[in-house]
Amino acid sequence: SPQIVTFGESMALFMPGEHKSIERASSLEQSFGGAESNVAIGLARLGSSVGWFGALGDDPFGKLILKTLRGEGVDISRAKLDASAPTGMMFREHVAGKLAVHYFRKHSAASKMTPDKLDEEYIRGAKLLHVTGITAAISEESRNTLVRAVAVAKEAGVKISFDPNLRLKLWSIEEARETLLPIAEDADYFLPGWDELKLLYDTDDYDLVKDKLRQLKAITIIKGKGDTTVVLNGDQEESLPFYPAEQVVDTVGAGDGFCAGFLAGIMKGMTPVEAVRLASINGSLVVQMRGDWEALPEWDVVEQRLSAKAWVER
Ligand code: KDG
Repeated sequence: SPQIVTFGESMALFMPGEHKSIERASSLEQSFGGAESNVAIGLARLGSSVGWFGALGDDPFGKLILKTLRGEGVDISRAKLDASAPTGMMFREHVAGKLAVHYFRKHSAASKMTPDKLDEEYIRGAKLLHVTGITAAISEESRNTLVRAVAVAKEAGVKISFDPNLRLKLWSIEEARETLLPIAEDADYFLPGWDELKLLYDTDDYDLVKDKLRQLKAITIIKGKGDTTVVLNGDQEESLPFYPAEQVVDTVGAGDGFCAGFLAGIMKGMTPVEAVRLASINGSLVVQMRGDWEALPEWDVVEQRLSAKAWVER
């Protein structure tokens, strides 16, 4: 197996070429998204050994996604094209300057993933399994698949990385809490955003949230606590500034780019704090271009920025 294994739903993505609304656009650009495949591409570009699996429709979109992932160097040997259901779709647009997302993913191939189709050996053979809460939100079967995958990893001593990726368009906060908090308990690396933590723990009180997080065994990385990222590791707490982005074009995918950088760092033997520096550079680069993963950097670019450490002190 690859060192890192991840899975989830990837979808065809359509969006107007500029920051326009779909109603005003005469054409749409095509790409694809999916939090876990974004992370997989990010990891592969940084030179990590990574595999992604998940069900896609046996249609042009599923084929495009698989071909691209293969070309990026992601192991897709366990990914499947399913002739009985379509690849999910997602549309993005800007309405009055605000990003809007429209999903067409009900009954998609990914929402029909079931635990019995998991290749458990593939997970057991990895060093780390990366999952996100989106997989729990799309259907009951895929939620069961996620829970099973986490159990398999835990049993086998495979480290678990978990990004809650709260998508309240897909389920209620109550449902999300019920499923995601237990997964956080099994995680070795927990990567929530501060906004997500406030919702998950139903409080704005940072100290209270920290008390809850300290009960987890995970090293927790809180993204977007003001302009910083916070690393909670046992009793230690360290706040790191964001790496500055020269221009911000499209923020979707920033969290996934961050996650890819963090996991790549951990797999290279960095400390969590060093890995967060790498993650922050990765996240800042991905927002400078349209699309979720297109602008993810290769290792040499990140390495250069990592050694020019001036920004860390500022
Ligand atoms: O993190 C970016 C993802 O949210 C995007 O690619 C779409 O996976 C996606 C989702 O379900 O929202």
